[in-house]
Amino acid sequence: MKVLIISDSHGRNDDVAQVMEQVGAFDMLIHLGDVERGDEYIRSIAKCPPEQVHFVSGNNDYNLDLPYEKTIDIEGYRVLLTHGHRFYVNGGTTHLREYALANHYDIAMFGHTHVPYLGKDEDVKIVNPGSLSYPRQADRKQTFLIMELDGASKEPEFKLGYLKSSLKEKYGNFF
Ligand SMILES: [Mn+2]
Repeated sequence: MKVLIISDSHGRNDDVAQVMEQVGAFDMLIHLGDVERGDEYIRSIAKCPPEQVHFVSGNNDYNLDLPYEKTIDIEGYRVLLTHGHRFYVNGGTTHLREYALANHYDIAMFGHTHVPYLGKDEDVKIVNPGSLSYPRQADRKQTFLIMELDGASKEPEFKLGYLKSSLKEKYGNFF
């Protein structure tokens, strides 16, 4: 099973369409908030069943009807989806980690910081795909995550991906 995890596209649905084109087939799409517009459009272009597309609300998603948090099952793993601003993630993952542990999550996914993160904790896996459109880490590359589970292996594998952005090459960075 292959899961495409993105966040903080902030209305740049051209980037969302592009990442889907780039990664090819996937079984599930997760958007961790700050979608801003076009959630139905994103759902319609995702190459997976509509019920396999999950969104949570970011601090800029007041125009969209999305939940703040979502709990999903991915091949037996209990997964928390949250934008993360309510856990003060700009100051670190301490609060999110405590919440995830207290509520027996195996994996917690968050966004908001626009910086990719792959936690090393063994008791709960915490990940952030970074921002698909407005990256803030030093290399300023537009990032996403691919989660892969082969059914046989014990642990899911997370790989950081970089958007091949022809638009940014053409028009420069706007951030
Ligand atoms: Mn945000």
